[in-house]
Amino acid sequence: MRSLARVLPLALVPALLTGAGPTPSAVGGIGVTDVSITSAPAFSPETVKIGLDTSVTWTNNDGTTHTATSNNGFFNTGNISAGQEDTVEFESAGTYRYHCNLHAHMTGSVKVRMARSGSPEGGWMIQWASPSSSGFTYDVQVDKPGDEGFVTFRDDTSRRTATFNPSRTGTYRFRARTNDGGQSTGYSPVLSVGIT
Ligand SMILES: [Cu+2]
Repeated sequence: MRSLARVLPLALVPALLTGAGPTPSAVGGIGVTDVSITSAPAFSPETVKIGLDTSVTWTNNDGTTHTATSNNGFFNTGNISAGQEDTVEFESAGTYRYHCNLHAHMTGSVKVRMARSGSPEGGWMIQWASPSSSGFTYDVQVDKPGDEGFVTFRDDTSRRTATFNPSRTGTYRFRARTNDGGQSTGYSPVLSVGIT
């Protein structure tokens, strides 16, 4: 039973190492993004956009137990009791939709961006998974300047990066998703790379 008659103590515990799946792992990342589980109950914000190697901490500010559970097996916090939290690190690009195992109407998504390094002059490296991500494959798509829509750039690859120095100038748009044993995340937010 949820009780809103009194203010719940914020007895936050350190992130539990047991709650996370393999791709996202519950070890500290470059940054942490917070999602509050509210008394609605709902995930707030419902959608978060983060970079590679960023963690998401779900804090249960409601009076009853909830979970943050991937819709297709990529992570599961397990039960988060009132006033507690759990953290999952995301190491590869994609859109990770999730729900609460105890309240199916509670849904959210974590959108993990691709990364790039380099320069228009020196060439680019694009990245869809961090070096610590292993055991997964990735689909990467590109939308080339003058073309209409995304086509395959890398199909079911286990590589995490690619150099990208095409001769044709313009803006190239990339997106990627993570695959695990027949399951896939949704595609990531779009990464734009300008070739001059
Ligand atoms: Cu719930």
